[in-house]
Amino acid sequence: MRTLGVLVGTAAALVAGTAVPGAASTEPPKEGPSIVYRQADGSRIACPAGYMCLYTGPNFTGVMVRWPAGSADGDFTKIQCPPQYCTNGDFNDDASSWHNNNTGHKYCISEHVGGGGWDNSTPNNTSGNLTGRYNNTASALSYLGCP
Ligand SMILES: [Ca+2]
Repeated sequence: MRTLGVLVGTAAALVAGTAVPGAASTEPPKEGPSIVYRQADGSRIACPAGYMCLYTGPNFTGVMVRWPAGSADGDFTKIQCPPQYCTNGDFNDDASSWHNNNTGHKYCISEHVGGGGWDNSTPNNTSGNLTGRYNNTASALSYLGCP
């Protein structure tokens, strides 16, 4: 399959990182998120093994933001995303699907920056669409499960 997506930037440039309650760790900081832009034909974007991936579109389409296993992200407003792909030029409140691909962690997607609001548990090796009130409202991610 021909991949037309473009990898852009790395962690430090995209995200400052805010602590998520319950995500405290003594481990050194992991690599942060990176953005893969949409496929030119709008087809799904593969989430690599060992990554937690969120997508702006349903069924793993749109723009993918991916985090290596074991990284958390408490503030999606700090993830820059071009306005043609994301509202307000950031990834906040833009996620519509997820894929937790062999990270070994139960991730928790949260409604609010810093966690809280609704919390949606996404166990290892699960994927699906964020629908209803979960759609386009995610603002934070942690890898230690939901509180
Ligand atoms: Ca939100």
